[in-house]
Amino acid sequence: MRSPINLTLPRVGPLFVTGALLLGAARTEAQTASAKMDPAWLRADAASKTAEFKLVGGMTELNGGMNFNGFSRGALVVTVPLGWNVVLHFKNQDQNLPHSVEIVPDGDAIPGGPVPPAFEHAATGRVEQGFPAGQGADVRFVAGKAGVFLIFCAVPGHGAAGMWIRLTVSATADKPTLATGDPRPR
Ligand SMILES: [Cu+2]
Repeated sequence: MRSPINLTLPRVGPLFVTGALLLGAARTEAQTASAKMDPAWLRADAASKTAEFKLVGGMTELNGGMNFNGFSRGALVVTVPLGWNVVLHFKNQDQNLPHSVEIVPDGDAIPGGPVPPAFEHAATGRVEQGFPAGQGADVRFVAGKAGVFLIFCAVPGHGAAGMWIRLTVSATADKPTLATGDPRPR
């Protein structure tokens, strides 16, 4: 005697696969949509040579909340001219995880936790324990050397898990800019 399950499996199987593929596509689309850059995050004042950036920890669900403004692994790039003042208005919006901010040098290995910042004062404080949801701090520093840096969460494990975006200090740029880029592969 044949079980009815055997009869229905060939029909249910393909349907299930199709459904899973559709779900997967929807999820990918949602992640793309949530990682939308808003030019208003960056404000520049040429007279005082100051770039102000609204930096949000855990803005979306991307990467388990370990993202800045919905981006991880360098997929958002803030560029400022060499010698400008930088103000990062950091706030943690993640209901589950604490986050902090440090500017660190770029390198092959992402630090596993707090390291000395690349510029004096370029860290939020509470770098190891992070700030809970709804809290944050302003980070003010002078972008005094050209190069590629990371805007990095120093809560242990977060940066290595992908919670970093890029800061480029450019000797040739005449104004701050914001752009998206390809995330670094895992
Ligand atoms: Cu974090």
